Amino acid sequence: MITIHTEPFEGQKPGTSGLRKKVKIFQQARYLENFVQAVFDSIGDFQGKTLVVGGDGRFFNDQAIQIILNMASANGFGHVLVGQHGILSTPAASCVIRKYEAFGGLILSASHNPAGPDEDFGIKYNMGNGGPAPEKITDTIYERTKSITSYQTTAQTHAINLAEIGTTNIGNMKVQVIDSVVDYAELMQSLFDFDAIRTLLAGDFRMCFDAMHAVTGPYAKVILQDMLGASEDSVMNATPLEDFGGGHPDPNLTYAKDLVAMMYGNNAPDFGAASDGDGDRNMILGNHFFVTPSDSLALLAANAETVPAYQGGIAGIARSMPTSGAADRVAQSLGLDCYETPTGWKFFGNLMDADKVTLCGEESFGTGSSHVREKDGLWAVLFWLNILAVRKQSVESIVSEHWQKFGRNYYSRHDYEGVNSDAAHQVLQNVRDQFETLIGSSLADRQVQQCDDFSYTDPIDQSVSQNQGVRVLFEDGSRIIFRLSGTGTQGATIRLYLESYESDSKKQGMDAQDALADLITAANDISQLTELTGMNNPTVIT
Ligand code: VG1
Ligand code: CO
Repeated sequence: MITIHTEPFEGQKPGTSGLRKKVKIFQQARYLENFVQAVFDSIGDFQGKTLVVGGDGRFFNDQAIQIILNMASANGFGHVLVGQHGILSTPAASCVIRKYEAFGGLILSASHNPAGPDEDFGIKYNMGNGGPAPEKITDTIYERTKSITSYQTTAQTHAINLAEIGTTNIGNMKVQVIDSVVDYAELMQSLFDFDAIRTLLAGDFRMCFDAMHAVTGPYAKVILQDMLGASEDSVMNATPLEDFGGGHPDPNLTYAKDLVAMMYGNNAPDFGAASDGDGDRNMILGNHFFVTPSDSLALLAANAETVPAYQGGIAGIARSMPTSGAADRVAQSLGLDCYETPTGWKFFGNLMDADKVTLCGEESFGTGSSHVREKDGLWAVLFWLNILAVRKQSVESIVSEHWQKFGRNYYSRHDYEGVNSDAAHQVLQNVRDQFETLIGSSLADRQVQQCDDFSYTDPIDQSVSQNQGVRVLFEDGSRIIFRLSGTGTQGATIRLYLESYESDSKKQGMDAQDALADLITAANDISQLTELTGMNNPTVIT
């Protein structure tokens, strides 16, 4: 073990989902080391225990893992489980941590952000329950990065061979390279009706999954093709590349262009889906039909009894605050509790650990359940396939029937990326400044009922998270919400979330942008977003 002197770097504050920065920043001498040591200094006594390490395979993944292995050994871990080629999707990492009862894990990913030497890298710490460290721990880590004076590593000079499954040693620590897919695939098989899905895929039903040249390719090939018999052409962009093929592995209508073109083209498949860089997000499409993530959560909850793992009923549902209220209506009809948490998966962990909820979701293409403690892209795809196999209807007719029964929550998110940070803060402040005049007034032909900065008290440990989004809530359930992103690496990103509810089935067939047009105008008026950002249109609309 050797101790290396270091000095703090500024700004190593974990965001919504860990520390994300440009690769060039991570490549500075001592930068990654400082953060990893700050993590090790903040998580308690792990001497002799097991650490899980893996990432989405992006540029710098390999080098980062070698640094982490040496530091884990020097700091006293007894055993590291690392995915073959350094690959573990975020949900697979969560699965491995839980299955092998590891002390925790380091996941290397910047999720949907582009990869490559000039793009992004990221790292986050997950706890023994398999979920992202709560704010209490990430705050401790950040404080530690500000006062760090040294880190510990080993003098080992040769790199561990991550290509081969097997066990070696660094000092007293065992390094075990494991198959990246097997444990996760077994877990999926234990949850879903694989026989029913196999029968579905053997018939006329056609599907396409877009791995976007990111981490889910190998998982999709094993599970969808080898285990479930999907055809050769059912998985596209299946080879993980260091730069994700130069793409933006964010499964939405803007960035999953090829898949969207196919699903809205001639002779479109019955089912289309995509996942993101690290495999925790999902987009679901039918033939010429897009399912919003908020609706998807509600639908999974309403159809949970079709899936073996959830047949006995679910404990409850949780959604992030900006996610639409569609799931709340399902929870109400099932007599279940529905929790509203701040944005970020880490807020669901306590609720799942306490068995208060089984299904969780975010509007940002994230859905998951208590089978792991991360959102899970392929899990959502399999859940949909399971429903389709049992109900034998098209995606569109399943969603339309759902709206008829529960009403439709028109929903959209507008992202303004690369905004000057002061301007972005001013946009939110403008709305805040009008809270008092807005309450009780009429806006977009609706009565404003409440305005606030969303704040959350965790029902399990009573920890409080403030300033989680500026909200304008209307009497009829409509909402306008402004939030600043905590995952971007360049300037600020403003997210504007819009929602209105329609119970009349004759009015449920509108385009969401049209249905929300008056709320969009009102949101601009009260925030002066266009003037302050100089942007007439959002960067991304979903
Ligand atoms: C975004 C999403 C949020 C999600 C987070 C991490 O955060 O809005 O819902 O949990 O990304 O997802 P933000 O702070 O930029 O809005 V992932 O797939 O990047 O780990
Ligand atoms: Co992700």
